[in-house]
Amino acid sequence: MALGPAPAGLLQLILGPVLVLLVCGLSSVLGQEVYTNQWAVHIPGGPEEANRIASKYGFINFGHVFGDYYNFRHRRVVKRSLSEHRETQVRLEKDPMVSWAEQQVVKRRRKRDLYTDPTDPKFVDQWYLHNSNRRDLNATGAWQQGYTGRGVVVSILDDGIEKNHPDLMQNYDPDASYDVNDADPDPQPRYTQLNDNRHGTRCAGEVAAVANNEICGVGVAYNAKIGGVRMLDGEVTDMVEAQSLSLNPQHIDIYSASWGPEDDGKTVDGPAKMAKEAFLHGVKEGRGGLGSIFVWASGNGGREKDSCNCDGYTNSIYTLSISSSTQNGNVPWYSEACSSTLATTYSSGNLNEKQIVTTDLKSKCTDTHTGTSASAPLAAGIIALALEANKNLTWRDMQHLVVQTSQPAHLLASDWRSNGVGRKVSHSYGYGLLNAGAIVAMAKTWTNVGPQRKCVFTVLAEPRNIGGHLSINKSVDACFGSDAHVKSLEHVQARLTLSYNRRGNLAIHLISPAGTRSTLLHPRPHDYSSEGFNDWAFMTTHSWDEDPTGVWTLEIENVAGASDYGTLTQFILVLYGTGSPSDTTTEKPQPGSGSCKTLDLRQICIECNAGYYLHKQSCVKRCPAGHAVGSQPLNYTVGNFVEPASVQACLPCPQPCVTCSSLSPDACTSCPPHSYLENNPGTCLHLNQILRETPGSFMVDGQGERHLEMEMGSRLPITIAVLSCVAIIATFAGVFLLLQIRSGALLKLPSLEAGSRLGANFSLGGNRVVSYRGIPTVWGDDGVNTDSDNEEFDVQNERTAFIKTQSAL
Ligand SMILES: *[C@@H]1O[C@H](CO)[C@@H](O)[C@H](O)[C@H]1NC(C)=O
Ligand SMILES: *[C@@H]1O[C@H](CO)[C@@H](O)[C@H](O)[C@H]1NC(C)=O
Ligand SMILES: *[C@@H]1O[C@H](CO)[C@@H](O)[C@H](O)[C@H]1NC(C)=O
Ligand SMILES: *[C@@H]1O[C@H](CO)[C@@H](O)[C@H](O)[C@H]1NC(C)=O
Ligand SMILES: [Ca+2]
Ligand SMILES: [Ca+2]
Ligand SMILES: [Ca+2]
Ligand SMILES: [Ca+2]
Repeated sequence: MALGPAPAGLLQLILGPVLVLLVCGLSSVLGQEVYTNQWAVHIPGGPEEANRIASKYGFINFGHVFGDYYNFRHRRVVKRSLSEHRETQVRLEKDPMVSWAEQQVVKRRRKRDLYTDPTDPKFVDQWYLHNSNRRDLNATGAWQQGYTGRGVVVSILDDGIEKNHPDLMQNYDPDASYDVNDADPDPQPRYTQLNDNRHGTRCAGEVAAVANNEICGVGVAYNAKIGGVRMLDGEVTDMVEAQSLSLNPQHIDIYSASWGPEDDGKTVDGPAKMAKEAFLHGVKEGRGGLGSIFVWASGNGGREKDSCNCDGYTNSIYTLSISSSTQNGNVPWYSEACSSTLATTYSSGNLNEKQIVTTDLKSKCTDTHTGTSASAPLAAGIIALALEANKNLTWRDMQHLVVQTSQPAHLLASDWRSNGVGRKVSHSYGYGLLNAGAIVAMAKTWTNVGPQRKCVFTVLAEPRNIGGHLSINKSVDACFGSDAHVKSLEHVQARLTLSYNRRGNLAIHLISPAGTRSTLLHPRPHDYSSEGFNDWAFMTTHSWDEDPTGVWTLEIENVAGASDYGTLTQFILVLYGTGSPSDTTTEKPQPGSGSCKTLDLRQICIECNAGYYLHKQSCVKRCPAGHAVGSQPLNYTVGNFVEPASVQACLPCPQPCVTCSSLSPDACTSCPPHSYLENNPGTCLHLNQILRETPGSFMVDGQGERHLEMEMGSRLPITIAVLSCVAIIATFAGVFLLLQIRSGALLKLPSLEAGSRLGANFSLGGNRVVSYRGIPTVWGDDGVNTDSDNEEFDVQNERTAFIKTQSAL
């Protein structure tokens, strides 16, 4: 056969490595020594003598180690062998010039951080942790860097935890556990025929099932401490929630919750007074002031077309909201879409897609954990890994890390869009799949973001009819010039109060100055309520890291019949963020990236391609806030040839504009504090002027609100001073009025009224007075809104664990 020799060669080629592997593999399995072809030999006679002995016994002298020790390699002894070469050894030892010789064995040295896959029997089925096709959460990426959750404490707020489960016991932490339902320290689930209370135990295993114990699989953070709060197996009240959310906040780092209001597609509900305070207290005081981390499942109401933005827990800025993807990268049927979701982990999907492997009630192991409630604990585990990598991360740092390291990967959705800083974001997935390896790597070197800033604008001066479509835009300076100035966004809220005959017919969008369009609410067919929204803080994460300066647009749209009606009575825009832009957002000039047309000799961009504008030696598609497109002389240092030429560049807005639409002096779109924008675009006039000329134009109230809400600390004394002045003036006016009435001089009343109105405006009391002038009834409503801030949902507080729908999953 012509093929004869080839297979023989091939065989050798294949067998060689196989044999070596076999030898190494076997040896490590059997714990047997592996002998090399190297000898250490002690020859006191010097190098010449060593060379002589080497050649005498068939060695090559590989040089001198130290002192009189030499490294010999034998020509014929195989490199790695399971048996020692006794004969050569004996001959060497017998030579009188050799005082000592030893055949070297391979010592098994493990690099400290050397990682080996867990050996647990179900580990191979944990496709979402590690997968050769890379459709996984890259857990091995984090484990390989040595992070397994050690020293981090996670608590599952659910229906209890089987603390003596053999795959949890070793990591169980009684200090991270409590039974709120029965008011005792033991969170053991209540056992029923139908195993109703298995949910918490299943979630716990996803985080911290023990590794390498030959039981079930492993948790993402398999060395983390895990506890459970039993709180869903009984009446859930505001107090039960608050107690659970504020358990041992100096000990517990991460709380994972997979519950919320009814997922029926018609509920609008959120945390009540105490739970709200628990969140706030947690992020402010928890973890020694770094802030408790609340990981939240976005909901299972997909089939009912529910919106997670109508769930005040997941819609909260204090919760890190997690959605699900199926194994194949599809949006699961139970998934809810909304703009407050931050990122995604895997969970169940169709029947042909795999589900989640975890610990189960009665010491069992399951591979059928499902739904959005399987996603949140996986995220909690990954966050535990990041926290181990850097214990100094704040609750907001963690959200930044999630935004920066999550990846759209292969996740399928029709609404992936690039936001203003070029990140892909979707209402079904947020910023995409969590990547444990990437978040840990970034966490290690992360420097804390600056303190949270909050800039507030009251946009509406008077109620607006919604009808079929209402669009409101507002140019903002993001509190420029004050210490509330937000340069780089985190969360954005649109706090709306509106009435509508059928709430479910509304779609609400918020468009940022960078053009990012967030769906605050999509139509919900089951929501026939006529209650509207009462100061509901719709939240979006989609403008993260954008510069908020510029025009924001709110669009309210009726998707059904023309006979619907309603009124928008409040639109407050709340911008949260930092005072310094996150460094990843600056676009550096990259030669060949396509946006730069000409680089000078120092590789600095001096001219951009069409559609881009030169800004600080890089090319941008949009000029940053405070700049507008203009032409600038070409700074030609490339050669000697100089032709007068100019390039399109971003130039600073003319004084006193803060932002502008062009470089013309009357194209301001926002103005510095204490001045007022006349027309949009227009010129900036000093505030005093406008109080006289056009009292109460709606910009005044925006500015007023801003000053009031800004940074209370620094403004408080001024506010108190002004208020005291007003109070004194009012007292005088009152006494004056009384005297006037007594003396029967009622004729003076109209002018007095005008005077007090001016006084109120001057007090920067903001919208109340201005609104009062617009529509009298709003004044009362407004007061109620502000006061009821914490109590708007005091009504019913029955919580549905997502497990209730679980039986259907
Ligand atoms: C932790 O962060 C704070 C700022 O939030 C910083 O001042 C401090 O140096 C950091 N500590 C460590 C150990 O990194
Ligand atoms: C997984 O994490 C490692 C470690 O950070 C990283 O090098 C690798 O690129 C990550 N894999 C993917 C697919 O992102
Ligand atoms: C603001 O709204 C008006 C109509 O309400 C519209 O004509 C205008 O284009 C909007 N401006 C921006 C910048 O969106
Ligand atoms: C032009 O380039 C020189 C150095 O080459 C630099 O110092 C100068 O600031 C540049 N001028 C402008 C307008 O960019
Ligand atoms: Ca108990
Ligand atoms: Ca295990
Ligand atoms: Ca929901
Ligand atoms: Ca949230």
